[in-house]
Amino acid sequence: MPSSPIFQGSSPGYGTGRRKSQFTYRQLGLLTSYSTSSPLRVVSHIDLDAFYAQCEMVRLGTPEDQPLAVQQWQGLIAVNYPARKFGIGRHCTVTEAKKMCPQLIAQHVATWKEGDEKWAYHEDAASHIGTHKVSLDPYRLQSRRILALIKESLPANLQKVEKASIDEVFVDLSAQIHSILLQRFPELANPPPYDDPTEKLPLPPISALDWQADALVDLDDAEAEADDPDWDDVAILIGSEIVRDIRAEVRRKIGYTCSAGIASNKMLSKLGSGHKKPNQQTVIRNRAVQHFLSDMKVTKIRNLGGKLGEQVTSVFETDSIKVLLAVPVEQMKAKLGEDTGIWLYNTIRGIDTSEVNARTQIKSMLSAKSFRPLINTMDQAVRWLRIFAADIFSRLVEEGVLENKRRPKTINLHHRHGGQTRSRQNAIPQGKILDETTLFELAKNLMNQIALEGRIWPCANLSLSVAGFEDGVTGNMGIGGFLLKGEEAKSLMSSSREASVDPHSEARPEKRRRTDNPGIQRFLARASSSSDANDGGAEEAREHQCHQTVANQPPPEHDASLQVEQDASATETKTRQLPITDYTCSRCHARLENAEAHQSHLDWHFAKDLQEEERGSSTLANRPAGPRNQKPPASTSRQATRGSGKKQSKLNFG
Ligand code: DCP
Ligand code: CA
Repeated sequence: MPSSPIFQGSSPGYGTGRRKSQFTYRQLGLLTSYSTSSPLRVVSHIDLDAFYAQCEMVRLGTPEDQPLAVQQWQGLIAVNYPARKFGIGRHCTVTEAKKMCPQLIAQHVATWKEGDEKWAYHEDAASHIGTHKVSLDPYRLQSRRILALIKESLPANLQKVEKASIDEVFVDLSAQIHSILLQRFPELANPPPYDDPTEKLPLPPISALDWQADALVDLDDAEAEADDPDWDDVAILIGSEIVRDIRAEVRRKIGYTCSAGIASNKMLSKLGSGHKKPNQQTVIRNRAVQHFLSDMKVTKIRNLGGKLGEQVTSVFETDSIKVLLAVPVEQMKAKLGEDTGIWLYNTIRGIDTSEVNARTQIKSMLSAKSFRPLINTMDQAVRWLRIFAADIFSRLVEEGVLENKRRPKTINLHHRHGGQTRSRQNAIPQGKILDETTLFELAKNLMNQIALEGRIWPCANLSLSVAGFEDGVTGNMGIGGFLLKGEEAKSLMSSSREASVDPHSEARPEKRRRTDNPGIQRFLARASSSSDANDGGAEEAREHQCHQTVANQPPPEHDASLQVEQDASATETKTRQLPITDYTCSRCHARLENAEAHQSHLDWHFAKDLQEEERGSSTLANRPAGPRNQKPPASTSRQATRGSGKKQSKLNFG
């Protein structure tokens, strides 16, 4: 709860001319249910500054002003603010960066060494791209600690926190603010006049608000600063106090700085957190939204950083929001489609009704490696499969597999050789304890099946994934009987993963971006197809090893216009038919008509996983956030993964 007194002065005369608030009792009440339609809503986006770099600084006890960057092979994936002063960015190589700042510490990420059972910080990792695989576990663990702390610093029954990526959260502060408002202004708890909730509230009995050191975005009308505040201003001020306290806690208890945006919705709050960095927070009052957005490029907006933003810019021949504001909604709909057009029209006006989703669920997990040099033997492949199995298993542990919370149904292996991608999928036996050895055996089995296909060496990439997570259930369908619980589970963990599970390793969150908008989800951004020549070995640091989704994500729809850029080399995906009878996709819950359609749909998912993996590898270092969760088609053709060069191929549906 905010500690400091936040209101200054008092103006019982209710401001300049207005005698009532513009907000109603009903709108105030909507805060308690986190309604996205309350104009008093307050959402914050909190983003860690130079996250991986801070993780390393905290781990190494580096002084705050010491320039430090996180290295992955010869590239940089995070740069702290002292190093940024030297002009160092993610685009730099280690050699370039050291020239720019000789005292730079370039800390290589932790890696799994081929054949090892546990990741570690290896001094010579950078020169062993062929035999090491990056581990992001240390950052996931820190992410988890920070998230836990943020949740702890909010009242347990009045919080809604969404982990948006490895280093960002959205917090809907509405309910907590409602409770604080009622404590501080008990008159708000009175029944509305005539018991009519559409009656306007009285104006706040104050005339000036103390915004402390927050970066306060100027109001649309500079003169309006003299007006008395209304309840939206008071609500957002309370929000900024709460967020300041959260940030101070994170700083004090575990040493991390973060930046935050406080506004009436997710989109604006995210823009706010990036507005002033590092270690600052920006408040965008409702009356400042227009001013805040109008000088901005449309591509800065969440979900418009990628291909959709490019499309908007090219279709309307501008990236200026100010110019786009003049485009009629009909024109946007005509050019971008109904949903996306309306979404864009609203978005550039600061309207965003997407919810903060407290519950996110992992749908699949992927562990992969692109080989350079290519690998040539089954022995080598098997050594990597062991690492993948260990990697995935430790994440499964966190998903509650051992406590029978969630368990994947399928395992899939992709193999790339000479421009061809082959894959095999198998059901994960439900009548057996799911442990690392089982995963490894399943993976080997898939590899053997692929080997029967014919020539498979040299191999350029292997990728193991598990999917089809379902909650632990009881009864006939139950898997509980086969899974261990409590102490049993712990002892299994220590025996099967002795050296491979970090005892503190609670976190497997991943950097991930997603869109909440169905129209945008339908817009499938073209992925940049990568080849072995250009991925720089950065594949492991992709931001989306775990594909997560939100509980209330709209069901996918059939969309014949969906386009996928296929990997130039992808040829064929063959999978085994799963013993499924209801033809509902376990990953996205799409309902398919028959077994054939279901199988094709699964193929599509696998192709997408692969594509995501590839996209991560080729564009990771410089790609802004864009829509990630693309809607899978209700059914796809079997040729979904057959590519013909680096062009877009349209999928045939239905
Ligand atoms: N990351 C990555 N490659 C990218 C983008 C991000 O490996 N292209 C990783 C490293 C970052 C972390 O994700 O530390 C968080 O990404 P951000 O985009 O939030 O960047 P930072 O936190 O590093 O910096 P900022 O202070 O600008 O948020
Ligand atoms: Ca960040």
